[in-house]
Amino acid sequence: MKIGITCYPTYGGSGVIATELGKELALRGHEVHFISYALPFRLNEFIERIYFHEVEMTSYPLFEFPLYSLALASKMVEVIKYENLDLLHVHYAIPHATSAYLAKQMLADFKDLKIITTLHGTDITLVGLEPSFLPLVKFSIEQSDGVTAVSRFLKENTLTNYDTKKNIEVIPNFVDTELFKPNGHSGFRNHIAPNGEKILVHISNFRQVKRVPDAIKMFEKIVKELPAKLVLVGDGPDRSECERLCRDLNVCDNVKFLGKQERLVDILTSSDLFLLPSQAESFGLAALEAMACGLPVISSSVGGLPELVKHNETGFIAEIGDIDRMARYAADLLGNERKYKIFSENSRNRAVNYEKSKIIPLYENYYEKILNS
Ligand code: GMT
Repeated sequence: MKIGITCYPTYGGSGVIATELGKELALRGHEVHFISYALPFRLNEFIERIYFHEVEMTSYPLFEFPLYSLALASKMVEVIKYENLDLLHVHYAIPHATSAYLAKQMLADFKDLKIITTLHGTDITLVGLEPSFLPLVKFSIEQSDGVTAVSRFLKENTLTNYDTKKNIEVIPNFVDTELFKPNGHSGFRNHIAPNGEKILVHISNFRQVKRVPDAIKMFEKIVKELPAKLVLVGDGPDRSECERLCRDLNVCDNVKFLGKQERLVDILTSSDLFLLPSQAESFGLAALEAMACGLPVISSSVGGLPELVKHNETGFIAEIGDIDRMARYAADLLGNERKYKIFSENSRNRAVNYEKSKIIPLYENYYEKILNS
């Protein structure tokens, strides 16, 4: 197949999934054309049958706001027409599904281009619900030829909140379990925890929805129980507040802010426990990658997280903001070697269910189904 993929190219789960999907599809013989404003960050090597088309933006004094959605639609039309794409798969509904709809209409005389939209999270649960976007998101979902969601939670949430009867296929996120795998402890562990402290890790884009301060407050309680270090990976609007909180709680010596990192696998394989106390999380890809490396997860019980993190098997879940409970779970688990080992193995085994070779064919079959519909 000749497949167009549009996604956000920067750090973020939807971009990661879109890029890894494209790479796998290319390895399986499909031709994949990425259309976005920048090269997706995990697409930093040459791969046969993958092409990148950059959406160029011009500024004009009259346009107070950049017209990206329109420029994207124009680029989609160009690529679909001249590369003769079979289908366009857009990740994150806003504005990608709307631009795709526009492109489809513009090409109506040329071909019946099939559009598939994958819903990822805040496009549905947060931004999409804003009154200025809701009618547009609902329309764009309903006009897509196929719609997938990354968890059962997200599917149900979409059907309810957008009052739609659209058929939505659940295709969960996936992980490369050959790359993300337990790997002994690298030099990173010795560097961060030279005295054998336990390492807790959180990875996110430091937005409010991730509740990173909760991870720090949790850590402050845990470190009173056992020697530990907290590694915070990523960057975003809440980082300064988090750094201030560390100073206020007097935990700076034990908390390391690493900023944005590419080799997550090295950090994960050197760590002991993954923290994800989010306010909303439709799937929790970062948790899946951690589990694949054998890390149990302590998370909130929101969104799609209970579908991934099995309470009392691969980690623990608790109500949003219940820092005391999460800290207790973490300290108990880290303090019990036998139990920790079982949880670590359970995590790895559960992650293997989401191995990319099991999930990519679900997308291929779905593409076939939509193309033949
Ligand atoms: O909203 C974000 O955190 C970013 C967003 C994205 O689209 O990049 O993440 C969402 O999609 C990921 C990949 O499907 C999921 O693993 C995340 O759970 C989801 N984030 C939220 O629902 C908050």
